Amino acid sequence: MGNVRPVIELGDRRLRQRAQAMDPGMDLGADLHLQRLIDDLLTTMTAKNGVGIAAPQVAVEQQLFIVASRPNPRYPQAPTMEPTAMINPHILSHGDELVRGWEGCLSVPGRRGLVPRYREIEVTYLDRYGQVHQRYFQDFIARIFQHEHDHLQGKVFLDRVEDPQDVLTEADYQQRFG
Ligand code: K3U
Ligand code: ZN
Repeated sequence: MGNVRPVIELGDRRLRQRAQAMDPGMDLGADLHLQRLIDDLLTTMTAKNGVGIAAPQVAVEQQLFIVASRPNPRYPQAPTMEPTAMINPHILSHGDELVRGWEGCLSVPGRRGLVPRYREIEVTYLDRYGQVHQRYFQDFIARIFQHEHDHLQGKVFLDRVEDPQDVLTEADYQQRFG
């Protein structure tokens, strides 16, 4: 459907820029440039076995990301969620509870980190056709949303790791948990 785009990595300054909001007054469904970008993000995420990807990771500074979810070895209880494009996403509110969990990132290859995230969030976003959604997410999906939302602020998961010892190589991570 779409094309695989190159994913920029840690050290590239474009990963550290704040993304621009999209104009909600535009007919997003008719914006072929946007529709092509979303298709390319979906294809890139799938090709790289990710459960999310944000536009800044392909060097596009727009407030857009994809969230998907499936059960996996670290989060066996994770629900299945079809890949969903989210435009101008915001966290409206969150619960008090922070949960530490292991994350990876297509822009930080070969590293895993233990990151605290809110367990429950209430969010709003526009879908690829400009429809407004308000949804509640918890656990793994809430984690992915917060990870992707950080990319729109120029942050990566390493910025949120509390103890440097909680950053592992992929090999160490597999030895401990694989
Ligand atoms: O860590 C990864 C993973 C893949 C499948 C199941 C569980 C974990 C691959 S990295 C990944 O999918 C990032 C994608 C990124 F970097 F482009 F945003 C999303 C993510 C993974 C794990 C926790 C939070 C977010
Ligand atoms: Zn990431």
